[in-house]
Amino acid sequence: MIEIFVRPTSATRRATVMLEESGLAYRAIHVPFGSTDEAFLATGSRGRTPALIDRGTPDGRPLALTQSNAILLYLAGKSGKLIPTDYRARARCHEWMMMLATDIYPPFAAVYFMTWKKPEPYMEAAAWFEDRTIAEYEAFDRHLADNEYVAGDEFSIADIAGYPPAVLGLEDLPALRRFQNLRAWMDRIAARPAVQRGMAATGEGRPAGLIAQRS
Ligand SMILES: N[C@@H](CCC(=O)N[C@@H](CS)C(=O)NCC(=O)O)C(=O)O
Repeated sequence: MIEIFVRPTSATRRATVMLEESGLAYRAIHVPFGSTDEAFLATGSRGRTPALIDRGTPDGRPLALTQSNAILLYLAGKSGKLIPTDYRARARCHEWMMMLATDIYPPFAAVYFMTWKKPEPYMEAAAWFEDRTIAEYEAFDRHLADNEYVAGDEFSIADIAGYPPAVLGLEDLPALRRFQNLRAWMDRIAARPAVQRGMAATGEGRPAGLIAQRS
């Protein structure tokens, strides 16, 4: 059984969507911001989510793991699902996961912190990061013009890496709404029942404790 510590954020939703899509057994435990839950902090999470503990490892020793993209790769390896077997598609899957993690997410996070958390003195820098975010999403949109899913024909962990931040991106940056391929891809992902369950398994408005389970 996998225990996963969650809160309603896009990094966390990568992990819960993956757990639902892969069909692995799990329990999701909601840890609100500022939680001092000992098991949660013992994962090395530094108070951040997602963080998981896998108690069903091959050597029988629990494995704690943080970082949403590492969790995606770990669960793909454990379940044997959602990672292409064809070498080209697998390389493409890794390539776009890294693009989403390193090129798209950091400028978007900078806009978030500069405009919503610390307004005024940072607005000029925020505008630069906003343009950068839009340019990166434009490249992603062009890629999706020729690809049904991020790695090609097959839904994979690269789609799961991209989808929750894109939901937030479209809410917060209206300029992204003009990207039609991005929107069509998001509609395809949003229609998947496991994605819907995973997006909802993170504790929006819920007290601390167990909030979702698949046995
Ligand atoms: N790079 C990490 C980011 C984890 C992260 O920063 N999570 C945020 C929510 S998206 C969090 O828990 N923040 C709380 C904090 O920084 O105290 C990942 O992909 O898992």
